[in-house]
Amino acid sequence: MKVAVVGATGMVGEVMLKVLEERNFPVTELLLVASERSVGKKLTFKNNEYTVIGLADAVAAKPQIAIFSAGGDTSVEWAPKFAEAGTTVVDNSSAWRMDPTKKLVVPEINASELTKEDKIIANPNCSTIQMVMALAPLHEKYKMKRVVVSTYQSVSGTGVKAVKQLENEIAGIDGEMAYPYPIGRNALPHCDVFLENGYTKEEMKLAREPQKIFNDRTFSVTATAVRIPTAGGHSESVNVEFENDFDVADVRKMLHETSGVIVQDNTDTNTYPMPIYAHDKDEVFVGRIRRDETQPNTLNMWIVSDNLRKGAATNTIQIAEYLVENDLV
Ligand code: A2P
Ligand code: 11C
Repeated sequence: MKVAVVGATGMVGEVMLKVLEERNFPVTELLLVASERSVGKKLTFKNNEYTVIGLADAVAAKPQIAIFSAGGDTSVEWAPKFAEAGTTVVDNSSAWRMDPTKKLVVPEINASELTKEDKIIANPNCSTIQMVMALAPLHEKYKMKRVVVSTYQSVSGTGVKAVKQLENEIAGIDGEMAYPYPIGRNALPHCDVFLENGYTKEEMKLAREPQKIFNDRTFSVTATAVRIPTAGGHSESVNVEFENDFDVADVRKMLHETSGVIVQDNTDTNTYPMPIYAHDKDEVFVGRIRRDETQPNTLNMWIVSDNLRKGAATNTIQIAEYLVENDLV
């Protein structure tokens, strides 16, 4: 496969290169693409040095697949140009996610919707991906009615500037601020921008994207998204009400048998998921699985995953793998 990585110099781009290498994605030719600022810069993939090129040169090279993580504006402008040139784009930005003509894919859940005609495919938001990975088997069996999620999100979701802000605060250095307040020793109920309805954009992604991924509007999701001073992954407290009753042991067993999900749930040994251990892993970790004793058919659980891996790079590359394996590019 001739593959382009658009946004190769960025935080997610760097993880994409790592994941492509680790999973031995069948790359025969690699184009590393970034903004004009980075053209000529050298990056390494599988011990070989590559020179960063610009977007126009990458389109002209007609790669079979382009994986994008260069922000929404770059995707809006350039994904259609790649698609016109015959390239299949898998886009990690929010640009196309809610476009009814584009698929929003978590491979373990809905990759079978993909066809050769899908030239721009959207990767969901990181906090959505880890939540739906744990909800999918439970929704299939018990049918979700309503989900209440509160997130505890890593600074890496905001980007390099935020990671630096936290590092500077820890080191006691005055530096550039990514957030309106200090993030060290703090919790900001504010991920992405506020919208007119009083929710943040991140909260509305959590509310809307699952319905599209499950192709089901019979359940609802309400969210509060909070930024905390961690770097390894996002955590989520999820309360889910089902139409049908469940057995907690069955829930645990089902999640244990779900590909891509690891159950870490033993209160006797203080075993539960934490971002410090989810960091750099591809799986979604689930624990604190327990019945909500305040109303029928309702479950509480705690979900943690590395937002740059399954939440971004890994999911994007799994989509690309599905396309290759099923002869869709
Ligand atoms: P560059 O490093 O040249 O700015 P991050 O999410 O870590 O900020 O990374 C964003 C990625 O998207 C980087 O690789 C960045 O390249 C790339 N990028 C940002 N703006 C553009 C653009 N207008 N055209 C192409 N790539 C872009
Ligand atoms: C965060 N979820 O942690 C965001 C980052 O829509 O892909 C990713 C934003 C997106 O702030």
